[in-house]
Amino acid sequence: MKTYRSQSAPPAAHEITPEHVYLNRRQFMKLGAAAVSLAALAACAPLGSNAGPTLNAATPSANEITPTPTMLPDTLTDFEAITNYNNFYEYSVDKQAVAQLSKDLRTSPWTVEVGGLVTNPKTYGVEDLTHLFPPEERIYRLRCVEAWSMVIPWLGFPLASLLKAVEPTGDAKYVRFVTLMDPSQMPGESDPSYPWPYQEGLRLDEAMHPLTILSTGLYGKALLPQNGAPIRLVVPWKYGFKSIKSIIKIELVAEQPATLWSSIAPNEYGFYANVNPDVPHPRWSQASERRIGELTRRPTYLFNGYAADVAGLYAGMDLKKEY
Ligand SMILES: Nc1nc2c(c(=O)[nH]1)N[C@H]1C(S)=C(S)[C@@H](COP(=O)(O)O)O[C@H]1N2
Ligand SMILES: [Mo]
Repeated sequence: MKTYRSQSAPPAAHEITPEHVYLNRRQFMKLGAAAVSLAALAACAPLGSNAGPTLNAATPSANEITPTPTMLPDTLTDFEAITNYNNFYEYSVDKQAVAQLSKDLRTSPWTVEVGGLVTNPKTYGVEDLTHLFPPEERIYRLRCVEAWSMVIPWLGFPLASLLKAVEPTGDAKYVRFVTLMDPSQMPGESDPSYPWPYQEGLRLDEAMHPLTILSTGLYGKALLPQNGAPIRLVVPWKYGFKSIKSIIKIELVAEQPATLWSSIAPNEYGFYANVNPDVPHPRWSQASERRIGELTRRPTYLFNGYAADVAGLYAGMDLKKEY
C-alpha cells in the first residue's frame, strides 16, 4: 500500500490515485487472499490490525482484537459524501451548504502555534509539520453525536509526535485546541450565539494516544476547507465534535479547558464525549447510528469500536457520569 506524500499543497496529477482506482484497491483487499490483505493492512495500520476498521476482513489474523464480536464490517464512505455533508458551524449549520461557503478559505500560509506548558514552544508552518511528520493513511470510523457516521481514509500523523517535539512540562495535564477566528472568511463566526472561536480539549494521555492524529488529507488528497483544511484533529473513539477543524493553536495546560459545545450545553456535550451507546444524549438515543450511504441503521459500539485500544484510558471512571 502506498503512503501518500505530504499534502500541504495539492499533489501533482500523476500522484493522485483516482477514487475508483483507490476503491478497487480496497475491493481487492476485501476479497483478496489473506497474505495480501494482511500485508496491506500492516502497512496502512502501523498499530496492527486493530488500528482501524479492517474492511470486511474475511480472514482475521490470529492477533486481531475484536472489541465486540458482532461488529459489522465497514465500507469506505464515498468522497462525495465526506466532502459535501459537513458540520462546520463557522460557515453554516446547514451541512450541505458548507462546501460551497468554505471553498475560498486561505489555507496558505498557515501556522500552528504550539505552546503553553512546554519546554520548546514553537510556531510551525503546516508544511513544516508535514515534512517533520510525514502523513500516514488511517482509516477510521467517524461518529457524529447526531447519530450518523462515516468511514474516512485520513492522511495524518500522530499528535504525539508533535507533542513530544515541544516537550510538555510536568505540569501539563490537558491539551487545548483553537480554530481560526476570522469572521471575514468564516461568516458563522459573526453569529453571537456561539462563543467563538471553536475550542476543544483532550486529556494529555488521550492526546498522546497513538490513534489520535492531526490530519492534513483524505482519500490521498489535501484536505478541502469543508473538512478542516489545512489541518484538523481526528480522535476516532470520540464524538465528531471533538475533532476540531482548521487549527491555529495547540496549548498545553494544567486545567481541563473549556470547549465550545460544553460551555453552551454542558448537560448535552461533556468534555470526554466518548462514543457510548449506553449514554443517551438528553434528546435522543445513541444506541444506533445511520451510516451515510447505507439504508438501515447499525448499532453503535462503545468507544466507536476502538475499546480494545482505548478503554484502558478510562479505567476506574464512571462513563455514565463523566461523559
Ligand atoms: N472548528 C470546527 N470543528 C469542527 C466542527 C465545527 O463546527 N467547527 N464540527 C465538528 C463536528 S460536530 C463533526 S461531526 C466533525 C465533522 O467533520 P467532517 O465534516 O470532516 O466529516 O467536525 C467537527 N469539527
Ligand atoms: Mo458532529
